[in-house]
Amino acid sequence: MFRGRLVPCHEVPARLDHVLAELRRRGAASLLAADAAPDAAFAALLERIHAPRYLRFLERAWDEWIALDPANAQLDALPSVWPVRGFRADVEPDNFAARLGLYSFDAGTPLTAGSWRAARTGAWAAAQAARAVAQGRQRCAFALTRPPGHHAGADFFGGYCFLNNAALAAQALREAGAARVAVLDVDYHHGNGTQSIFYERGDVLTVSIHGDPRTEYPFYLGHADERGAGAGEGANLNLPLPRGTDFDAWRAALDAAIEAVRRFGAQALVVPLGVDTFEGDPISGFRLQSADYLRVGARLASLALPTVFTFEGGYAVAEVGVNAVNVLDGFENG
Ligand code: Q9C
Ligand code: ZN
Repeated sequence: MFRGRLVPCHEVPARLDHVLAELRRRGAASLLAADAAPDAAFAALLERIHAPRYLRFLERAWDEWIALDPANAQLDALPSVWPVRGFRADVEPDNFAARLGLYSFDAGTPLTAGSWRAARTGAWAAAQAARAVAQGRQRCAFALTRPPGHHAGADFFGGYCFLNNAALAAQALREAGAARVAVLDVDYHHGNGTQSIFYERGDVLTVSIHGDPRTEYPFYLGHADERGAGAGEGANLNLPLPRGTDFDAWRAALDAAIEAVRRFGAQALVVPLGVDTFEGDPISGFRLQSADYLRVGARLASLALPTVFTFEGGYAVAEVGVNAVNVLDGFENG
């Protein structure tokens, strides 16, 4: 839903196909399918990041949508009502539309027949990536998934995201023994879900470089004065930049982000990797070029930390493979 119309979704399956094709083209060493059944430890991990009632809702949502009217099977479920300031979010309504709104924050994230299965399998891939890196089987791993995750909070979806893959990876790294974990989000949009999940925790630093929320989605979070709260005071860093920012200015923000990760003393790193910072991105406003992503990867590697990448935004479909794989290539070979 965009400006009163149903429009084709920017977050399309071809995005992932392009990344996979580019990985194959460059001879990526080991490509693993996350096809083994998730184990009991994964179910527990999910519930440490997401609210059980939200997970239950997502799991059943499609069946409930069709139960309203069998003809709904041809349509996506889209929310149309939300509990804003002063409304109660602690009481879960019976009405399906009311629950769909309770657990979401925009009308641009269609819930479809395969949403739960895809989100859950992607989250499982992120958990496995974290395990592989934590066990030292590899220095870095990339969870190539869709839907993306960084906008999803403990109990809400939005921004094409349902389960927060990056947050799950960070939590898995913590539980595998990393005392302090940093999340450095380089997607064009603020990682609001990840920030809110860890806002009051001091063991996970969240850093995000993104379009200024005064003009850019998700609008209501991502300002520089959000520094964390309680035990998490000082463990959140937002680096908002104006529309039109080029690689020189963006890289200065990346250097500040990397310095913050170093100061924090992180033992592992999660990078929500969105390449919607690309100049040709149809919904974003930064001006990075394809070759710049090699340098992004090389700079991230300078932290010398076990690193998990998750796949977030990037909607210039024809270039998304080259841009995302350039980051990984720069990380490994830069
Ligand atoms: N006119 C990610 O990149 N709406 N999500 C944009 C643009 C939502 C982006 C509207 C953008 C969500 C993971
Ligand atoms: Zn994005």
